[in-house]
Amino acid sequence: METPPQVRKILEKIAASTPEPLRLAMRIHFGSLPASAAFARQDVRWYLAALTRIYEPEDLMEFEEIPLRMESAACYLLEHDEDAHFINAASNVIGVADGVGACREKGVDAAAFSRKIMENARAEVASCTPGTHLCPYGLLERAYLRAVAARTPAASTAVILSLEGRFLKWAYVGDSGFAVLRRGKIIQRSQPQQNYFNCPYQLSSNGVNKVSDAAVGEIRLKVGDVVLVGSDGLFDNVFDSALEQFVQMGAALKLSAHFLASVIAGFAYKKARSSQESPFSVDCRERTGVTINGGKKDDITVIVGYVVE
Ligand SMILES: [Mn+2]
Repeated sequence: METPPQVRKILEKIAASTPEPLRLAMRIHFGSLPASAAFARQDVRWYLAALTRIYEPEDLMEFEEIPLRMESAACYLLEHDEDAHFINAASNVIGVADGVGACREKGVDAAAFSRKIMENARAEVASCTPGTHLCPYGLLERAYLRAVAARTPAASTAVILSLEGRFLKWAYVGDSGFAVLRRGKIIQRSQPQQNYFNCPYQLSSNGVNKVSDAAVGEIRLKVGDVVLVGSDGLFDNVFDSALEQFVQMGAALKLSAHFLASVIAGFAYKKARSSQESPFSVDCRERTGVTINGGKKDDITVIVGYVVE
């Protein structure tokens, strides 16, 4: 499939505005790299490692009574356009859903369920006064039940997170997920739920998986933490180690949430089309014994949330 014009436009923008060190270190390029780049790469890695050390945030004095919030932004690079997401900045709620592609082959609109549950959750959050207690599990359950009541076709994985006071709470079904990073290292991460390889737990009007299958939890956050949320188009193509590098470099180069999300999404897009090993190919080998090359061409949703006071 040819790159859709709107995706190409975003990729060009990312390529044009990515700082040179970041581009070289992470091999972010959508054409060919100059011959000198391979030699420069190691130097750039050292340079960035040094930068990252310099900018390593000190433990800030934290005032317990001041609630935290997230400065969040998303980048969406579509392939089938079956992912859906929302961000409510006032209530610090983020949601990502991913329509299950198998429905497409049956002639069903595979984006129907993902869009409906995100639409329902977004509407409920928007109708609440900011500061209202919004439990991600309850939100997901009500969004799901309303989608079922409306006889919505297709199926979807989903993740919803909310930051309340100092606690990030989550609920997810399937392999839409998240990672929490502190000082550039992942300290919490969702674990993809799968029925079998490449078949995630999924919500639908008449399927086997239910909202009660959702993984739920919470973690206490600190100022400076970074929350990454995404569909499997992100997590199946980008290893955790690369996510950590991006977040470290994002902090060192003081990238905005939107720009960091864009750079990571652009990287995932490229990985999906490379022949290099990916989390997807590793998972395939481990679960089925079959060796496949490269990543997974898929819709890519990336949301970056900077935790601030
Ligand atoms: Mn997907």
